[in-house]
Amino acid sequence: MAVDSLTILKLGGSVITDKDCPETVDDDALDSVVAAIADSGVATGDAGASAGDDGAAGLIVVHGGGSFGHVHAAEHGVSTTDGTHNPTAVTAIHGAMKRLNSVVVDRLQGAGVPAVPVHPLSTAARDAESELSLPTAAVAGLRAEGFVPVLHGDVVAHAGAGVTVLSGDELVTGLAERLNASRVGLCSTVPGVLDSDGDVIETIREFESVAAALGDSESTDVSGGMAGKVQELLALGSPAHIFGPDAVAGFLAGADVGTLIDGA
Ligand code: IP8
Repeated sequence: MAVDSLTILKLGGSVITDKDCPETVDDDALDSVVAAIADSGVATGDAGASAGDDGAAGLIVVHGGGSFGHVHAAEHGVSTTDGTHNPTAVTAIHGAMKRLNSVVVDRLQGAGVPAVPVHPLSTAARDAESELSLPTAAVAGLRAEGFVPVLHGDVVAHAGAGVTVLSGDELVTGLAERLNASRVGLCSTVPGVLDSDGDVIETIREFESVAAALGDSESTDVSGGMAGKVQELLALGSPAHIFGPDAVAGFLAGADVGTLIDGA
């Protein structure tokens, strides 16, 4: 399989942290998704069609903020649109995300996944029109050398606004477009996008038909909750899945899990 057989998996911050308890990792949940990633063989080239046989890792992991980044972002009034020029706010938000990232990377390494950290604050930026510049040389280079890059939602320079939040969802779509990912998955706390009866919606092709069912995120989340995720993935223009933690193994094995989002 060629180097461009790439899966991008986002671990939702609500999945891997206790969202109601500041800077607390949900150890059981994180260990369970880490085990699913390690067992899949996608990261290390043992998964047949899902991984590269040229030594390239077949996986990029992105994780969200949960009770790490979002708590500090809310405290400093920083969102994807409201910025700050306060350096202490920048290090508070970014520092929390680095702490979570280092836990995720350590757990993945402990399970045998060749995970390495990549911090968006050092590479990405938005212009005055909020257009994202996202250089991919580091991520692509690490992946080509067999490493699994692990990125995270972060704060990034934003022309005229100081820094604003860059969500993990935007990173996923940005990387998927630039690196031609073949599979994109967002692991959330729920088994898919739910309709107003609480049932998983199998397929979403445009936002309006599901807007009413998607309400706001219940806990502190400066980047839009489920509605934001669906909109990001519809904008991607290629198929993606939203699913719950129990479906990570199935997704990495190539199964159709949760909700298929296809805005193409
Ligand atoms: O949880 C946001 O990432 P997300 C990260 O993917 C910060 O929206 C810094 C709040």
